[in-house]
Amino acid sequence: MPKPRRWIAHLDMDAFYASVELLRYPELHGLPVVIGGGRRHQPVLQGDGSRRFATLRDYQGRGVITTATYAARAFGVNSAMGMMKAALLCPQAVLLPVDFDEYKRYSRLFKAAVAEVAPVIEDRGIDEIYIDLSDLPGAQDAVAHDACGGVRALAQEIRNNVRQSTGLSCSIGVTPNKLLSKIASELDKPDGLTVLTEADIPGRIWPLAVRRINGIGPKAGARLQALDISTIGELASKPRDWLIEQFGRSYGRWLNDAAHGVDERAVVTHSEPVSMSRETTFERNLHAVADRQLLGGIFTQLCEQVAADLQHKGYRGRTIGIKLRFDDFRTVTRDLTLAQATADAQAIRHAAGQCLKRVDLTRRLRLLGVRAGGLTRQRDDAATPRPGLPHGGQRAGQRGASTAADAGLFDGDVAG
Ligand code: DCP
Ligand code: MG
Repeated sequence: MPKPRRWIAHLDMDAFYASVELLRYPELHGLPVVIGGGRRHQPVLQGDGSRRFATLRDYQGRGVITTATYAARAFGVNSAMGMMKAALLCPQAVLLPVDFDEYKRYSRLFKAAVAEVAPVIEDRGIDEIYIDLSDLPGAQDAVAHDACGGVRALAQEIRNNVRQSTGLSCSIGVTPNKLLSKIASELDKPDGLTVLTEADIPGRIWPLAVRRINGIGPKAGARLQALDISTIGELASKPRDWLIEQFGRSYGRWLNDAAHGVDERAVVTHSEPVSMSRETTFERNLHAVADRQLLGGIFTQLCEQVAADLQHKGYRGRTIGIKLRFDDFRTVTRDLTLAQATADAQAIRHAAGQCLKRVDLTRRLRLLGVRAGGLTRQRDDAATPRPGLPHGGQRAGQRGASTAADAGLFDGDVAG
């Protein structure tokens, strides 16, 4: 049996945040709308049942636009543009506040809809994924005169399923690899489907600007421009050795491959962690009162480790929990859901302390654990990162931990 041909899809939701908002406010359909700013821009329900929306014209401040509807983009308004600047281009644009929780909910929904059709998915953030279609039934088939008919039909089915379960449109590129698919998904946006093979590279890829390649950023783009290379085709025409001379061995090789549409990277499926936790079993059973200082220090360390793990992996947790095991091997857990997800050691420590207050600590403890659940990616939060904690501190359970911050922690926790 010959190896099946690789078919990789890249799916990107269209004007994602704005499209989710339009599901709530269908009267805005077709109008220029931008998403950005805080709660104060929330629409106001009026006496006659209609809503009054904020517009860019009235915006004062330094906020930036997260995204804009295609109607707003027609005025030159774009992601990351300052709202005051955008107001000059399109003062009548409706301004809506950002609601990440809602976008995350739709993110999960569209990914689940894709997974029903094609389960081999690489998560690339809130509104994009790669999907390996190669092994799906029909993917390798021709349909009538269309040699790619089978895979095209699968991509169409994915789009239909996303629309059916979310009401949202997406754009998909299907090609032999991730690099080309990422480019292809943008070629017919919004609501587009573009299928390309290697044979299409000269006609469809080479005329595009080098910056369309994911991995050629502003710096490399400027250097290429200075070398008189603007399009991917111009890049492809340069000898590999010359590119290596200019850009070094690794990046030079990669530029050469990319320009020729060569990319062997696999679709990496990994499930997102649901929680991160640290726990420790003590060398001897400890008592909340008699070993208060020691326990307090260990408790703080566990919180610091969970915070460091979250920060290191780029997550925040919204539900902070503790786990205790007593000398009779009984295990209890308590948790607390915060208003806002956090990766901050002190905030975790505070929440975990609250949880601890809800446990009867009469018996001696064998084990103590701290957990952060309800994880979200930091990027998805779009919140400012917290200052990092030093990594690799003392191991939990080690003796002689600092206790200064913990005085009073176990106070009043002993029942009876
Ligand atoms: N986003 C953001 N800040 C940016 C760019 C994007 O917060 N500078 C958010 C808002 C977008 C979402 O991420 O809705 C997805 O980003 P995309 O680049 O895919 O942009 P859109 O989905 O909005 O539009 P497109 O139709 O071009 O994909
Ligand atoms: Mg998008």
